Amino acid sequence: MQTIPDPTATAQDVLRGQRIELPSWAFGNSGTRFKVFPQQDVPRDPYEKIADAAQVQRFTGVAPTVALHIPWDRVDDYAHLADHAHELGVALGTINSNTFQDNDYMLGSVCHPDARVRQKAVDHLLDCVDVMDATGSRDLKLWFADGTNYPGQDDIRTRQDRLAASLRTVYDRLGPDQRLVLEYKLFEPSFYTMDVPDWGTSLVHCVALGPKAKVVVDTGHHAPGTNIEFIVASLLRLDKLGGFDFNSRFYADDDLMVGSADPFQLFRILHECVKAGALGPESGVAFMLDQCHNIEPKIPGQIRSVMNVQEATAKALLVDAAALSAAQASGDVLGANAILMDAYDTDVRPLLADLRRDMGLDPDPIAAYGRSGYAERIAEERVGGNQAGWGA
Ligand code: RM4
Ligand code: MN
Repeated sequence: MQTIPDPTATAQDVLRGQRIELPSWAFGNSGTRFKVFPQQDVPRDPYEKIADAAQVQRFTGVAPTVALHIPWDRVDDYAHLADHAHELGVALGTINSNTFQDNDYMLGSVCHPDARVRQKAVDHLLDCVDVMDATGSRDLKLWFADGTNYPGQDDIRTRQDRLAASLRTVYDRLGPDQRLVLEYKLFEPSFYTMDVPDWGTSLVHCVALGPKAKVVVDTGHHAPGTNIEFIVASLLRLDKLGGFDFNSRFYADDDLMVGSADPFQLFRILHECVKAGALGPESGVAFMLDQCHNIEPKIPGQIRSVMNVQEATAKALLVDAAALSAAQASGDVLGANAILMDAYDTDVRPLLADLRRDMGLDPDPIAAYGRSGYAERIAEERVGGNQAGWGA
């Protein structure tokens, strides 16, 4: 007798293997340029940030890696930090570079008109690859604040040449299993030109560099109304999607919890990933959060974010692919749209609660974290010292 595949069971299997990387900086203090509101019990060093991230993994089971930001997470002994992470049930993930917080970088870093400053920036990126060697990280994530504020301030094309040369030096330093992933951002902190403003620019540089260079899509780095799933589909088609920095935005680079502003957009993005078979770790697409929790508690904020990605993924997995293809092929506009919306409109929370029970987890991760006593424990323990935050 032929068995009919159960889409719920298949979705559960895929969801069990999903991996979502957490940003260390989400656990530190953050805010806007107007004010940072310090929160109680915030980590004072990378060790404590990793301990907090491990709580997110403990209650969700799908977030086993933590991305570091250098120099915010600089330590003397990265192997020791990696051991610490391992003891807590997580591992160190992507290394993020930082060429935007030094006085020398006022006019840019790798695109700066002065060769000395460009070299300083490249040296930092090479240092980051050394860190990757020590942590065993695969990816170097590059985001450049470089750009100009005024027409005529610098030569647009020459800056692209400087960027290409700097990236080449870093690319050539990568080990065989290491990658460079290049993020783009439309505007801010520069307002006239950004040197990597869009996926086209990032893609052009990544193609020129070679197969170890891929594009990162930060969902908050587009103009309002941009069709992000179109970008995702195009990059997947070219095998050039390195990963996501997930967050939500209403206006600009808001860094709010992923799936909070526009869960339908997140579903549409994940639908493209599902179709391309790009959900699993073996696909080479990194699913990362890049968020700041300015007014909400940080550990539950990260747990909620992971759950939001899981919910959007589950809905994307429930799309009836065969029926959708048939409707598309026959030009059934309304039918095709209805098939997609049926999946989106499904309440997947029971399915995810079942999955968590299956994985030996509490079906309600936020409530379980609340009951765990961790928040009270760190409140007692984290007395004195300097809280981590931007630039810490
Ligand atoms: C940037 C960019 C990077 C992140 C920093 C903190 O806007 O999104 O990915 O590392 O912010
Ligand atoms: Mn980002």
